[in-house]
Amino acid sequence: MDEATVRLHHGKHHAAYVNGLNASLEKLSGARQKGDFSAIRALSLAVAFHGSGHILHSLFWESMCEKERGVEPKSGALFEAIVRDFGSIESFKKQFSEAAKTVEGSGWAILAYEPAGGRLLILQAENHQKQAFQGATPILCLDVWEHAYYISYKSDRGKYVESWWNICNWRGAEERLNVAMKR
Ligand code: MN3
Repeated sequence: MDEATVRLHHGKHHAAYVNGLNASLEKLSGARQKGDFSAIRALSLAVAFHGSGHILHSLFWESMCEKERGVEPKSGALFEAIVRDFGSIESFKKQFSEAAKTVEGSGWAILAYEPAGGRLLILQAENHQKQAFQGATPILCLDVWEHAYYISYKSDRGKYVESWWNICNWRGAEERLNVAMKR
């Protein structure tokens, strides 16, 4: 992943979601004080959009690591859960990649721990907040908004997705899975 992309992505795009969330929460506070909820629909949408954008970007930075450390697991809690729920690491990667490549427009592929069923799920998110599985905790995510890859990969989302596996932070995902399972 090239430096210009990461600088823009973190410094402009992610920052805009943090600012957007703070501004929306402030407006909601003002609306409560005035007892004027005429903008409640727009503000509710804004909180979900910017809030989910912030959470997913924070996880996205943690979902990547140096190339040397991006080694697929061969044992451990994450490996066992992936084999149980997807059959193998390979079939997990195939489904996750397809989810990432086929998100309609801007969005995300997400690996999440779903506590009611005690299992892993691969989810697609449109924008940041649509198609959420309520209660599921994301433990690994891949941003497929064009701003995430356009400088290096132009319109080739598929190539970006396949290259991304080289810097996938499997160890971080395992740490987050262990925390999510204990909740
Ligand atoms: Mn992004």
